[in-house]
Amino acid sequence: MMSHYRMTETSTDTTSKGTPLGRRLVLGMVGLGVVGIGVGRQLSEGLSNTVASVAPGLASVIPATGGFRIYTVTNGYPEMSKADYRLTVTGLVDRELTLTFDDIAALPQTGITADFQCVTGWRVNDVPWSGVLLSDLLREAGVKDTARALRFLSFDGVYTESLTLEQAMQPDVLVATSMWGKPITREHGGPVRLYVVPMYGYKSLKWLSGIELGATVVPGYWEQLGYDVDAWVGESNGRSDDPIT
Ligand SMILES: Nc1nc2c(c(=O)[nH]1)N[C@H]1C(S)=C(S)[C@@H](COP(=O)(O)O)O[C@H]1N2
Ligand SMILES: [Mo]
Repeated sequence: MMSHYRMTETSTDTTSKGTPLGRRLVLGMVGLGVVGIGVGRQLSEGLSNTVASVAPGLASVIPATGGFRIYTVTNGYPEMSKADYRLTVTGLVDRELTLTFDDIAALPQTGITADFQCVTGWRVNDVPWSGVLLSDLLREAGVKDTARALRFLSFDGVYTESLTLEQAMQPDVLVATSMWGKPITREHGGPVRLYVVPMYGYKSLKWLSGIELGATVVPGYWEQLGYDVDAWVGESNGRSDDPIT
């Protein structure tokens, strides 16, 4: 059943766009780059083997995404200027909020450096992010006693995600505005995306536009297609990756 909905089949990545190279070769080269920084064992078996034999030395043609693959479930990447950006916090809160980018920038800022791990196997080590802790944002809105879960909406109009309130309050869940010391790029989900440190990358919703507080968890986009709602790295989706500390 899951095989109809594999992330690799329905997502796109920039490395396979606008290039005369075959997808297999391109994926192979991405794999090589990852092997080069010593986490080759995180890749799915067949892939890393294919790679080494296909394209040694061609890694320089890969766009500079630092080991990330760029995912979207829509036709391209939505665009939103900082000036037009709004984040709403609604539902079971004391004060519904509509925040501008500057409002978010004016809240206490937190930096987190941690790995980013996709459930399809790739991992990028030690990525520095900064922004506002989701818990700090929720304190601004005031969470009602009846709230148990959060639903996240993207201005791509399609992708959604979820967390329990308990997960959302942990000090490693960031409403991120910068990555690698720079504003988050459009491709990576800018101007504002989520970064959920201890969970697989699909929890880290890009192009964040709304946070709804509710009484129950509503499974997100990939979760409705069979991926685990509690997406702990190394303890979900049948995977055994090293946890992210
Ligand atoms: N809006 C949106 N957010 C998303 C996705 C997506 O397709 N659309 N893909 C998720 C998955 S599966 C991963 S691994 C990460 C990838 O982040 P990146 O595209 O910045 O590399 O984004 C997550 N957030
Ligand atoms: Mo992913």
